[in-house]
Amino acid sequence: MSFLLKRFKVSLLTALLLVFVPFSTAACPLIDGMVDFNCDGQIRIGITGDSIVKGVGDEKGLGYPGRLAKKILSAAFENIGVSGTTPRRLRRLFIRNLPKGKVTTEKSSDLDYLIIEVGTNSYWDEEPASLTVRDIKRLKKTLEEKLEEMFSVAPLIFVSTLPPVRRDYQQPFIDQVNQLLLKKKKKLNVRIRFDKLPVNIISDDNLHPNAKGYARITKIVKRKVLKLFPKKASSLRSDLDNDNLYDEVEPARFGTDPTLTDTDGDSVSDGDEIFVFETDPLTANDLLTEDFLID
Ligand SMILES: [Ca+2]
Ligand SMILES: [Ca+2]
Ligand SMILES: [Ca+2]
Ligand SMILES: [Ca+2]
Repeated sequence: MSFLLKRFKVSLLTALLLVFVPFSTAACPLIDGMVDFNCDGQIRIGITGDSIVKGVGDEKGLGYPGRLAKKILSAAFENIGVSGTTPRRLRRLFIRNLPKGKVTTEKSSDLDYLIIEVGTNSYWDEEPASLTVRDIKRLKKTLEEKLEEMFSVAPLIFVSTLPPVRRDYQQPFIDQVNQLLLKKKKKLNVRIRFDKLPVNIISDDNLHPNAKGYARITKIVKRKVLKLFPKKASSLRSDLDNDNLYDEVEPARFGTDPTLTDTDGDSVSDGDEIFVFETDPLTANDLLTEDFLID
């Protein structure tokens, strides 16, 4: 009797776990616990912005994208930093060069995640902080649209607040930008905070982080990539037909039906055709069916 009760408890627990743990229904294979947002079998994270992304002043010459690549081996990190740029100039550069693969390399454009960290240089344009934030919003929107157009699935984009500088004349502007960014936190997906970094991580040029600063920034982003990114990404993905392919990527990337487990009706699920047997999920009666399924 107590044995039965124990078994009942265990299965109840399992049922509860199934209901409350979203990861149990995750589709498209996870890669080291990371959500493959565009479901192409790899994790690619782009970081775009100005010279701080580029890594100016980093004695190791890596910048934080390069440092992250050494810490999270199962993801590729693409440094898309452009020294001296502003959100407006960066947006124009993407519009002009993305189709030619010039801002990013071709392979780096098929991103699962993209971080935007830009705005510090807008101070020199002598415009109100609200225009800088408006330009960041436009940049994010453009990247979402263009990358979706080019690669079928848009990356999940995060915006960061700006790190402090050690310049009395420029810091008030940065504070204003950060305040406005945080006000639009939800809309802009401002989930990475650099505004709370201490000033002792700034190098002698009073602008760029020193090695310690780049290490601190790396640590902040690493935590987000491993914890926040999977949480946020899985909340945006579902798999209604349970074939291990997200609804959001089925028609766009594979041409399969998000409401049919087995689009071509050859009794092998869409997900198994793509990730296990590497067959065409849109062509029934291919080699697989003949060899393995028909006796
Ligand atoms: Ca991917
Ligand atoms: Ca599916
Ligand atoms: Ca399907
Ligand atoms: Ca099939």
